[in-house]
Amino acid sequence: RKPTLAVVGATGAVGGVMLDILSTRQDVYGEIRLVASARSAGKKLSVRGQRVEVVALAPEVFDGVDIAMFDVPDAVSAEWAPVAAERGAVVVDNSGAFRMDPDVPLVVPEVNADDARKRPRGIIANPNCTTLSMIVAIGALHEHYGLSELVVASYQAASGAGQAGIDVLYDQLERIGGKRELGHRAGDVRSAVDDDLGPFPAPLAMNVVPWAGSLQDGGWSSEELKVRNETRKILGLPGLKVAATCVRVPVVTTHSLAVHAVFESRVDQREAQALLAGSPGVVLNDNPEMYEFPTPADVVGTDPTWVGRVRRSLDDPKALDLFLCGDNLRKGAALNTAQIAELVAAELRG
Ligand code: 11C
Repeated sequence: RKPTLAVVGATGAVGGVMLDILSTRQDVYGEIRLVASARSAGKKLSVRGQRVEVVALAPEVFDGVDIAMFDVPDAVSAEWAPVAAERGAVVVDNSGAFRMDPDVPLVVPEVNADDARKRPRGIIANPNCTTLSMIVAIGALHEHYGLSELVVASYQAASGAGQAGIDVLYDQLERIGGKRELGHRAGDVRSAVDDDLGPFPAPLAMNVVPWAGSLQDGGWSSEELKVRNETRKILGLPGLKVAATCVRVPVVTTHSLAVHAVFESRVDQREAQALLAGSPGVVLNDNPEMYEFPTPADVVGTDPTWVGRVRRSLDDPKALDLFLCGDNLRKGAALNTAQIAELVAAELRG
C-alpha cells in the first residue's frame, strides 16, 4: 500500500511550492490530504493534476495518515505535530518548534539521511531555510576537509517571511517604482513606504535590512542562532564555531550566503571546486572570467544549492571563501521536507 500523506499548511507560500513539488517528483503516495486553518477550509487546490478540497485542521484529519508534513507557524506545529504523531503519522515538521529537541532528528537527506530513522517522538524536523541554503555544499566540504569554523553573512529573500513578506516587497516596489528621486536622499524610501513595512523592521525595497527573526541574548537574532545551532546538529559538530550575520535583501525568492569556512586540513581551490561539482544536490557555477557565478535571479525555481566564487583564503591555507545560493522555498523548505518524507515513505513500504 502506498502511504497516505497529509500536507498541513497547504495554502501558505511553502505549501504552494510543496503542491508543485508533489506534482512533479516521482509519485510515492496514495491519498494526499490537504489541511489548513478553518479560514481556508473548502478551498480547492491542484495536486498531481487533481483538484483537492482543503480540510480544516482537526485531530481526525490524521486518522489513517502515514506521513504528515507541517508548514505552519511554530506554535501551530508545537500543538499539532504531537497530535498527528499520536494518531500514528510520522511528522516531517518545517517549523522551528522541534529542531533542537534531542529526541527529534534534524535531517538533510544529502548529509545525514540515516538520522531520519531515529525518531522517538515520531517527529523529524526540517532545518531553517538559511541553514538549508548552504548545508549541502558545506557538508560535502566538511566530509573531505573536516570543518572547524564558519563565518557567514546571509542575503535573505522576502519570501523567507512567507506570503506577507512577498506581498509587502511588491507593494513597496510598486509605490516607489520609477520615482528616481527617492533613491538619492537618505530617508526618502522610508517616507514613501513607512506606513506598511509588513513583517520587516525597515523598508525592504531599495534597501538591505540586517535583521531576521527575534532578538536574543547578546544582540544576536534568532535566525543567526538557528544557523549556528542547526549547522552544529546536522553535521554532528556540537562545538563548531559559527558566527552568522543575517540580512534581508529585496529579492523575492532565493537566499544567498557569503561563507568563510575554516577546515582541519589545508584546502586547494581546484580540488574544492571539483569536490563540490561532484556532490549530489550541488551545482558549481564558478567562472568569474566570464562573470559566471550564482545569483538569485538565475537560481530561483531550481532544486540544487549553487556555489561560486570559490577561493582559498589569502591569509589562511586551511580556509575557503565562497558564495552560495539556494531557492529558500524549494531546497530551503518544501523540497527538503519532500525528500525526508520520501525517505520515510520508502522505509514504511519496506
Ligand atoms: C526567513 N529563514 O528567511 C526565515 C524563515 O525557522 O523556519 C524561516 C523561519 C524558520 O525569514
